[in-house]
Amino acid sequence: MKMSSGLMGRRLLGLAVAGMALVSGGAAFGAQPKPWEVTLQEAATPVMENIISFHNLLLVIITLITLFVLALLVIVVVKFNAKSNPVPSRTTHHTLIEVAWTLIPVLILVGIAVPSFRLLFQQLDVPKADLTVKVTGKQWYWSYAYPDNGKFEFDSLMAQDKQPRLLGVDNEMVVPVNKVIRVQTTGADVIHAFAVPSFGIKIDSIPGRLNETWFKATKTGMYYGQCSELCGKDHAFMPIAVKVVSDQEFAAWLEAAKKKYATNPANTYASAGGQAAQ
Ligand SMILES: [Cu+2]
Repeated sequence: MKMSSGLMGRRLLGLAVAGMALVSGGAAFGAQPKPWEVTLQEAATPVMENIISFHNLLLVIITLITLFVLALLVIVVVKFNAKSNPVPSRTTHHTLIEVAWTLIPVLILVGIAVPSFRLLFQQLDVPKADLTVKVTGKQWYWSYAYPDNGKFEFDSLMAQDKQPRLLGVDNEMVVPVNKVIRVQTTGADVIHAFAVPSFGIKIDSIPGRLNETWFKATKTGMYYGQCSELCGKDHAFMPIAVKVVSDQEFAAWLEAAKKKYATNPANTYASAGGQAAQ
């Protein structure tokens, strides 16, 4: 059996990467939806960790309020029905209770607002970025450009033969671990949305506009997301796959990617059979 040198090279590289993964201490972390999952995906960034804690805090508060209201209802039904309470009280005002049921909800809402705003600011305030990736949503795939690193751009399409089903892509977005990645996103045709649940990011990709968000993945591995704005017939088939790697692996990938995508015309949309560049 004769392999082409390119295929051979790729096989060897695959073997080397698998070997490195084994040496560096086993399975890399990754996040994707699981069957029957009801919770949020595991966090891979500080922002997502805070989203999960905030979610858990709200869950406790809402559970306590629901149980309290349920208890009040049960008391009313049991103690104050027509049979057990034939002569109703004619009281219509109780100042203390009225002040309490106004003030306590206000205090609860203020208590929720404080961590909520803290989280919003953390999400919206982009720290000094180590790397910028420009993400363009197209019908129906994503393009990733690395403007600080040779300005190359490549397309990322869903791969039929790859696992996980409907999430695997041909060319993943690759970023280094523990680095602040600034994501700038736009739409080439209609509105798409770039969302990766385990990073805690979801941002609209709007034609004629550049939206910005950030993430800092703290664990290496593969992370999956999906376009999250209805964008046409293949909206469900333009997954997002982000590969978080070590600095050395990222540098090696950059060198290879610069060569691999060097022949990509600047307007990849036109080359992919879409409309001509304007
Ligand atoms: Cu889309």
